Amino acid sequence: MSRETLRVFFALELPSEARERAAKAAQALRAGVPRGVRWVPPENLHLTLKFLGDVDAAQVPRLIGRAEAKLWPVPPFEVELAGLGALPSVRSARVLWLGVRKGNREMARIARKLDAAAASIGVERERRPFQAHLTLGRLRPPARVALERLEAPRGIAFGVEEVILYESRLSPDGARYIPLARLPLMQVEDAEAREFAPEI
Ligand code: 2AM
Repeated sequence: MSRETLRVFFALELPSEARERAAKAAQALRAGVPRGVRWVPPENLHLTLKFLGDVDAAQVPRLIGRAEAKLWPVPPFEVELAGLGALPSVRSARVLWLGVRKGNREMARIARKLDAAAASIGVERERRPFQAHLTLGRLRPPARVALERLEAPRGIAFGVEEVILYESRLSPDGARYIPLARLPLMQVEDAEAREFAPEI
């Protein structure tokens, strides 16, 4: 009997204004990078915190519970996107990204917690250091990108109040990301108020 699996990852969603501005920044790059870049469609722009890959669908509720417990009580925070980069290098770029100027430390902290939650359902732990980035496009084969000639966007800022578990459905038309759970970030006082609120 084959088990149902879901391809999942945790990420931050961009509010629509930030998403539009990031998409515009990507548009502005087109003139300066080689053709053949597969640009992330605006609706798919997100900030990945932890990619799990295929997990047993029956484990997903447990994963959500563990992640919620680990995230308690991480408070909401601010993210500011700024700067351009390429991975693994500008000489041979596979990924073009927008950097995270503010909110890096919080994202790395959350990524560690989600990594631990994922490990608790048997997902291999991340060995590479976390590097917050917003993927704008992917290059195949890798190519040189003259980032120094491109104008880096600045000041795309927004507040983060939840972490989202997404399912990634792959198809020949590209990936579709479906939110499976929204995990709220909470101020300690709010978390305590919720914890001790009488049931009515
Ligand atoms: P990145 O583009 O921000 O680097 C959903 O597929 C997200 O999970 C992608 O945006 C990608 O993040 C991240 N991811 C990390 N490892 C991955 C892998 N091995 N395969 C696909 N996506 C991966």
